[in-house]
Amino acid sequence: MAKEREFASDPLVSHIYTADPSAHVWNDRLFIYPSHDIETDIPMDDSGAHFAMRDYRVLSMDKVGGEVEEHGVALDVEDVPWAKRQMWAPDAAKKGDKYYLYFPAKDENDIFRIGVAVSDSPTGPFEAQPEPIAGSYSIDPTVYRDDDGEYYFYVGGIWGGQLQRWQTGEYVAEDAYPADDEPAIAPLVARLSDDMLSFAEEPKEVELLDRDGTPIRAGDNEKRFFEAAWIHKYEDTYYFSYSTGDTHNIAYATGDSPYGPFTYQGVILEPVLGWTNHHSIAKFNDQWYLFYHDTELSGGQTHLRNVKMMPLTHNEDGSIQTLNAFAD
Ligand code: FUB
Repeated sequence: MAKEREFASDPLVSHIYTADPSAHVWNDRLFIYPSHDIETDIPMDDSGAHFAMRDYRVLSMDKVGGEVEEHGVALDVEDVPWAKRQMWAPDAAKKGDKYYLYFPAKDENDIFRIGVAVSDSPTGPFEAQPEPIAGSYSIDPTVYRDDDGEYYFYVGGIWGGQLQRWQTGEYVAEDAYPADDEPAIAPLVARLSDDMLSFAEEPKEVELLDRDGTPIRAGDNEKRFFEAAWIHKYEDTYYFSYSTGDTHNIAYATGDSPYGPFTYQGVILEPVLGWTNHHSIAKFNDQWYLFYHDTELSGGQTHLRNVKMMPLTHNEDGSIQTLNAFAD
């Protein structure tokens, strides 16, 4: 009989399925903005139709290992005028006394757009803007506040995330990927406007380079960007981390500016139980943590995930120690 594998950490909550954890520390409390996975009869396909999520729930805790609170529905698809289905991986930002929830969802034409919803509380409820962010598309938004107070928005995901359908600048309802020896499809970055509701500039491609300074190629599935962008800063260096998708790693690349370019450095998290791998990185009470998900609770059902966290270490040379979600 096959040996059951041991996991390195436990699900943070087990009464609902959660995934794609975006973690932030505000007012000494840790807040996690996950996707809320649900059971569905929708058959599994390459577009990810079985990821049929319909609302967001925020988690929070005041200490690691303490009680994890789940704060109820923070935003429901029914309350977003333009959104029809598939509320995928969100992120949140705080500016002044306001909290902003950034989220992807499919519109009435089945095109992923990015919405923003605002609240006076980090746990919501959030009120959605009537339209998606002008000029936004694809999935997995994340917002990074730099030390100078500017906010940068990153976005993108290929395959089900549709980024490959925007390579002409317009949406084309057919997948178009570069040849294996061409640069891989890049995620996008744009500075946010002062009100946090729109782009302050035209989104630009984030350049991801191999160690020899050449762009990571589309055929380099071990290293090329797939989805799940996240950014953190450690000692003056910007770390851009992401999922490699069909090779199931969380990889990272470093640079000197929030715009990049970023140079590939290695793997932060090896494949977990389940197809998707999606993470965030945050410092809480002087310790860095990796937030991630696997499918322990559902016994491996890829669209029914649970969020977890574990300590993350930057080595003296700035590299990150590779983590594994299994204990054995
Ligand atoms: O949760 C739905 C999608 O699965 C996310 O947007 C991707 O990053 C992957 O985790």
